[in-house]
Parts: sequence; C-alpha cells; structure tokens
Amino acid sequence: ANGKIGVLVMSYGTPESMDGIEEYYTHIRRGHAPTPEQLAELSSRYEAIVGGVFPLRENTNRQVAGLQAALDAAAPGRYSCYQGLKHARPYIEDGVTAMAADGIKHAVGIVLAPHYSTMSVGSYMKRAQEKAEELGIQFATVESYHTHPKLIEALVTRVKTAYKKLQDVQPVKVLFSAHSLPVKIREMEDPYEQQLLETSKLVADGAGVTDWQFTWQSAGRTREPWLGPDILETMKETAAAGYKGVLAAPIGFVSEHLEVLYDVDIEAQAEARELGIKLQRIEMLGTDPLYMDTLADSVQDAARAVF
Ligand code: FEC
Repeated sequence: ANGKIGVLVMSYGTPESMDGIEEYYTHIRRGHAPTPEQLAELSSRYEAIVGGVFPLRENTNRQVAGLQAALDAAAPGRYSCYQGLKHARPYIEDGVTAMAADGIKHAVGIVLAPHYSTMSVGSYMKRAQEKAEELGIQFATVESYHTHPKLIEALVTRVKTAYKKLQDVQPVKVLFSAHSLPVKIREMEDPYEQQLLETSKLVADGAGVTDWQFTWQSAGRTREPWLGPDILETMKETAAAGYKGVLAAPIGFVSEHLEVLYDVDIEAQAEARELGIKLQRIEMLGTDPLYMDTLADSVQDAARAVF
C-alpha cells in the first residue's frame, strides 16, 4: 500500500486535436453524435480562439503541477496529484485507476471550478466516487471553495486591475458571469446560483465596486430553457441604460479556454463593438499562487475531516 493521499484533480477536458472534436462532443452529449452542422460550428469556434487551439489542456497540466507544488510545500511527501477529465482522456475513471495502480488507499477529489452544482461538480464527484469504491479507495470530496479568502483576494486584484483599464470610459458596470445551466436546477434546490452570487458580492465589496450585476453565459444549444439573462442580452440592457463600459468577470471559470476565449473575447467583444461600448475582461486565475493555495487548503481540510 501507498501511505500517500491521492488527489484527483478534475477538469472539463478538451479535445487533443481537431480530429478529436467529434469524439469529445459526442461524450458531452452523452453518447449522441453531433450533426455535421453542429460539429462544423464547434470546430469553427476552436479554430477562432487565440492562445493555441486547445489551451485548456496545457492550462490544466500547469494547474495540477501548481497544486502539487503547493501541497508539497504545505505537507512534504503527503499528497500525490492525479488528473481526471470529464469529457476527454485521461477520464475521471482513468485517474482513479492510476491511483489504485500506485497503491493509493485514501484520496481527495477536487474540481477546477469553484462553485457546486449537481450538474457540474456533483457529476464529476459521482463518477469519481463510483470508481473509487469499485477499486477500494476511500474517497473524500471538496464540494466548493467559492468564498475562500485567497480566491476572493485573487479575484479582487483582477477586478481592480481591469477596472483601471476602463478609466477613460464612465460609467462602467461589472458583469460577473458563469456557465448557464438548465433552469430545472432550480427545482433541485441546487446551490449553484446562490454560491455564484456570494462570490460576486464578496469580490465586488473587496474591490469597492457598487455597480455590478450577475449574468449567465455559454448556455447550451438545446431546446430546454437555460438560466438567463445571457451576457449578450445583459450587455444590450447595460448599454441602453447609458453605460459606456463593461468589465467582464467570468468568475465561474478558472482558466483560459473556449468559454472565455470565444464566448467572452470574441462573441461578447463583437457585441460591445456593435453597441459602441468598451469591454474589458479580468485575467483568469490560471496558476496564481493564491488560487493554488485555495486548492491546497481545500484538499487538506477535506483530508483532515475524513481520514
Ligand atoms: O476549452 C475547451 O475545450 C472546453 C471549454 C468548456 C468548459 C466548460 C465548462 C462547463 N460546462 C458546463 C456545462 C455544460 C452543459 C452542456 C455543455 C456543453 C458544452 C459544449 C462544449 C463545452 N461545453 Fe460545457 N464547457 C466547455 C465546453 N456544458 C464545447 C458543447 C457545445 C456547446 O453547447 O457549446 C450541455 C450538454 C448537453 O448538451 O447536454 C450542461 C459547466 C461548466 C463549468 C464548470 C466546469 O468547468 O465543469 C457547468 C470549460
């Protein structure tokens, strides 16, 4: 047996190449292959983003390495990180299998997304726990870390920095955003919306911002209703109300990937030009030491509570 505590670091996952988009999209759609039109549309979004075609993979690798370093600094030799992706290889189950192969008996799961929803973090954890149980690993979970003081501090700094870049345009409204989910989460007493509002308020207060709103982004392309208003709609209303600038703060995400580089930097930016207002986005957390410490603290708290 291996006395170390395994840490399953989970993230959304991204295709490995343009050829891998179909398999990835089929996995997201729970085994239903996309139509040629849907596939072409998603491929064109990946082609359009800057910073490499699939930046999420490298970003996740760096975050996992950063968390390992933060844990090594806090508790030398005690933790060993493994990666598990929701929709791409290495899948969540692959990560748990790798831990078992190394003789790990105790593990903590954490997702690179600060807010809990049964449809997001909850579904990662369900898969991880099922595999862990099958392989005889005792598994503890970090459900959310959306109010961790270091996470808030890192976001406050980012909002302040981006706000300064909008000095020449007034008035400015801060738009906090996160990935939309189907409206049906409201019937499940899901904490997602409440947690996102908590983070937004703490960051706004910390940055001394009074003019802010929470809005959704990146809603799925399905027929069921998704949580709104969408950021593009909110931008229209904001411009109509006389604002000259918006500061986009996608606090539901921690990395630069399609939902930020396309949905905000390309789509929302085009909308801003159309509306004649200025849009500035905060920098994503990436491997900010404050974020790495947030993850390391959360992992250690979960391990202490259970093992
Ligand atoms: O850069 C990349 O390659 C991946 C970017 C990416 C992230 C991400 C995060 C979240 N999603 C969440 C929920 C849903 C639901 C559906 C859904 C669909 C997609 C599609 C792509 C995609 N998501 Fe995603 N998501 C990312 C990418 N997501 C591509 C498929 C095409 C499209 O609709 O745009 C709908 C599934 C269905 O059809 O049933 C629901 C949530 C997050 C944030 C939390 C997390 O990171 O896990 C929630 C990054």
